[in-house]
Amino acid sequence: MKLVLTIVNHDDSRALLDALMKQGFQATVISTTGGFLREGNATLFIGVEDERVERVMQIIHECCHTRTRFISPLPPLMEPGELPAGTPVEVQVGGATTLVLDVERWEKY
Ligand code: 2BA
Repeated sequence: MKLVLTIVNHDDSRALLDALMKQGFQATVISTTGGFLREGNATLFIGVEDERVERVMQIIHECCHTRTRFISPLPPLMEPGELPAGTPVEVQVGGATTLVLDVERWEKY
């Protein structure tokens, strides 16, 4: 058994959940926040038999798309009244960031 933990864009999470449910997988979704952009994303926990992990990875791939975001870094020190002059920096945000973990014990009752 494996636990697939995937962090995805909120906008992709609905389609991803729908596709997983349609294929007979079970998932739990929680609202999370990216440490770098401090924006909301979604994290899915998917418990799955070893032989079905690749199918889950495929579905994640099909449903989650890369996006470009621009962020304006603030200068380290600013005087009162000064406007931030940081040049916007382009950042690519997943796709999906996925971790596959071994499950030591699986119990349901
Ligand atoms: P964030 O931490 O908000 O990161 C959003 C995007 O910003 C990242 O996209 C990456 O392109 C960029 N980024 C992150 N840290 C950076 C840094 N120190 N310098 C420059 N650019 C940086 P993704 O890599 O696709 O990650 C999307 C979200 O997935 C992340 O949101 C975070 O919530 C999660 N994530 C990514 N890698 C992770 C990891 N190793 N462990 C836990 N969560 C992770």
